[in-house]
Amino acid sequence: MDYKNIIYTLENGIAKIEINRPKAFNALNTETNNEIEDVVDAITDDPEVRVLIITGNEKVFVAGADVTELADADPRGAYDNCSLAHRIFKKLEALHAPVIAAICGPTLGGGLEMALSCDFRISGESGLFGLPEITLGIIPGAGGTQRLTKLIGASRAKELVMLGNRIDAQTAKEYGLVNLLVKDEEVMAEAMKMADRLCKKPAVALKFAKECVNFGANMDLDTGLEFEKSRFSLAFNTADQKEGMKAFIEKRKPEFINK
Ligand code: DAK
Repeated sequence: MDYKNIIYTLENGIAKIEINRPKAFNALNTETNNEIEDVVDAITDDPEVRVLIITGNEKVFVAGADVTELADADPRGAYDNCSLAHRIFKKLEALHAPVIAAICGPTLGGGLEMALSCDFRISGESGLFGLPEITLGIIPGAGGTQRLTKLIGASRAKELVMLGNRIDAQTAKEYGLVNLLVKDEEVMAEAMKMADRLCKKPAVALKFAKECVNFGANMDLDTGLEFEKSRFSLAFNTADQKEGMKAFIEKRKPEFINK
């Protein structure tokens, strides 16, 4: 598939999706959503892909869904649109590889919802976060009411969801929405640094760790602990577990083979 609205690259295990609709502030239209889903489908379970970085440009991450497309939807169309958004962002969230959102500028509506489906968010000082749907007479429909609440708590989430507040990067950092706050010009370098660190981790254990945290966030403790038990024991089926523990005992750095 040729991409018109995104730029996709894969280099040294690090995949990158750059949203590229600058004239519309990177708003997510149907074509862009399809392209993102196509990449996510193509790289799912691909062992070559160790990390995915999603980014925009130096001015904007994503200004939400393309309002011009959404404006004429009827309830059936909106329902389908919502289902599509849930499907894409769940696939993104479940990707075997860690996903980093590298953010500058407005990260609104569907843009924030996409960032919330990532494992880590690195923001520049220009980062601006919000769910402005309420100002359009609707509510967030790509997971925002759920994922934001789980991440920062109901009280703070309601500031964005109900009041339509837009928060700056510093506030987003204080809320725990952003993992790392850096200067705009350092965002991509920091994302690459984090990606390099993640590439050095044993891939199978890393996948299990991600699965456990994501699964547990949506489960009661006992169910989460059962899941942890299954993945913990499965990790002992990997060469990297043998190597990691042997290296520790021999007081040397492990050489993981991601198996
Ligand atoms: N849609 C379409 N065009 C947009 C846009 C958007 N969301 N955001 C900006 N633009 C366009 C503007 O219309 C303008 O176009 P021209 O007039 O130049 O033709 C251009 O980008 C520049 O915008 P501004 O003139 O407003 O520039 P400013 O610097 O003053 O402000 C801004 C930038 C990003 C802060 C502002 O434009 C803004 O607040 N934008 C709207 C934010 C918003 O309401 N977002 C939509 C929320 S609803 C789904 C995924 C997600 C969703 C649904 C489905 N699937 C995966 C299926 C989620 C729904 C939403 O996100």
